[in-house]
Parts: sequence; C-alpha cells; structure tokens
Amino acid sequence: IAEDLPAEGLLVTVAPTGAETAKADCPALPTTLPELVETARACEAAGAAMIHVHIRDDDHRPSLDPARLADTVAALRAETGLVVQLSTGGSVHDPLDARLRVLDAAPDSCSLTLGTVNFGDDVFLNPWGFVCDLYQLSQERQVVPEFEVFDLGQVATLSRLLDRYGLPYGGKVHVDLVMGVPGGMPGTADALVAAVAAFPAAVTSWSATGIGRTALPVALAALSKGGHLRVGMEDVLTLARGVPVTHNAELVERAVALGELAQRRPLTPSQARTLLGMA
Ligand code: KMH
Ligand code: ZN
Repeated sequence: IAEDLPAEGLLVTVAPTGAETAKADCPALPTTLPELVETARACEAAGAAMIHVHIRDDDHRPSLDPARLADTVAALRAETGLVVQLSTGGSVHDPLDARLRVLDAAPDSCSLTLGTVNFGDDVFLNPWGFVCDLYQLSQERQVVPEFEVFDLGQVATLSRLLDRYGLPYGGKVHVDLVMGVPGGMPGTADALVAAVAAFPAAVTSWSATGIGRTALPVALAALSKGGHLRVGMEDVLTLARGVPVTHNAELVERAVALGELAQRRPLTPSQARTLLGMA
C-alpha cells in the first residue's frame, strides 16, 4: 500500500441498487440515471469513495444495455469523483457474453466473481472458463477488477487465477467478501476470519459486506480485522428491525460512523485510486 495512504484509512464502497430488489417493493431504490447520480453525489458527500453499479431499464428491470452502461459511467464521472465500478455479475438471468461486454463501457473497475454459487433459489453462474475470460479482458482493457468472494473455495480460485495470469491491471489485488447470501458463506465473524486467513499473499486490500441482517456483524468483524467496508441497498434494506433504509447515504453515514469508532478515516476517491492501483 502506497505511503501516502493513511494507515487507518477506510475505503467505503456503496452498492446502491443491485439486481434483486424490485422498484415496486422499494421505491427508495435508485433505478433511474438521475436517481443514481443523486445517490452517488450524496454518498460521496457522506464519505463513500467507490460506487458498485447495477443499472435498470425504463421499466426498472436489471439491464446490461451497453449504451446505458456507457451513459452511466459518463454521468457518474461528470457529476462525482467516485471510483466507478460496474457489476459484471448483473442478475442471475444475464448471459455470460453480455456480462463480458460490460467492459466495453470502460469503467475504472469491474466486479469479478470467482466461482459459481447457489443464490437463494437461483444459481449465480461463474464457471472457471468465464472467470479466466473476464480476468484476461480486464487486463487487456486496463480495468481494475474487484474480486468478489461468496464462498471460501473461491479464495483458492483467486490463487489459481493469479498463478496462471499474473497480477491485475494496476498491480493491486482487491477482494470483496460478499457474505450471508443463502448458498454462500455465512455472514459471521468466524467465516470472515477464515476467508481472510486463506487470502493469497498477493492480496493488497479487501472489503466485506453482509447481506440483510448479517450487515452489522460483518462490518464490525471487517473493521476489527483491518478490512474495508461495502454498504448499500444492493445488500441491505433495513437499518434495524422495522426501520427501512430511505436513502443509501444513511448506510454510508453508518459505515463512516463505525469507522470513526474504530479510528479509521474514510479514504477520499483519490486515495482510493491509489489503494486500488489506479493512480
Ligand atoms: N446480482 C448477483 C447475481 C456482482 O455485482 O458482481 C451478482 C452480483 C455480483 O451482484
Ligand atoms: Zn453487485
């Protein structure tokens, strides 16, 4: 990690939308471009440095439309300083070739999930061949991947991937633990410690997020292990039992407050770029 980064810095990534929640069930979910830009600006002001983006179509359904993705990247770059990460996971219904084409929108970063996992009643498909294709494409297009880990075995896949194809573009290896998905590793401190202990030495930074009610235990465990935080309505829709999230910025504010208690100051987007090898 570069010397100009405060040792106590905290990367807060916001994942404001996701692909799983219906707008009809959650009107506060940012599904249009103006809503996404407003959310991004508020979350940046609250302390987020990176945004993990899923987009929706005019009917608020998950989309990987290339033109829409390109417009989204352009709008977020024009209106915020946030590191723009596009999801290549999309929804469980998106074909693999459409997920590869996400990189045509030239984001700063892309998510890259390291293996197939049961995902509630569905399957989130990430066969080894696809993981390799996406990784090589990210190197070719100079897009920094964030390695998404839903289960412990996927950490071993990261070692296999780095052994075969070398380091990502930018030279840093950033992992995000997505915990508590029904079908993946549980959102517990024990599981987090096991996953972190299994990381290859090449990992330079990592964050964690817990789905639903695992959000707080995972955030607290991540902070106590020196990790960074991902928060947002992609992963959690309530602040506490019976208290719905009304804006993604509330979750960013909570992450920043937890970080302050742990004496970790939020990284600026520029510091985040250094952390992630984009400077
Ligand atoms: N929506 C999930 C099926 C990612 O963004 O890369 C996959 C996902 C992971 O959200
Ligand atoms: Zn996602």
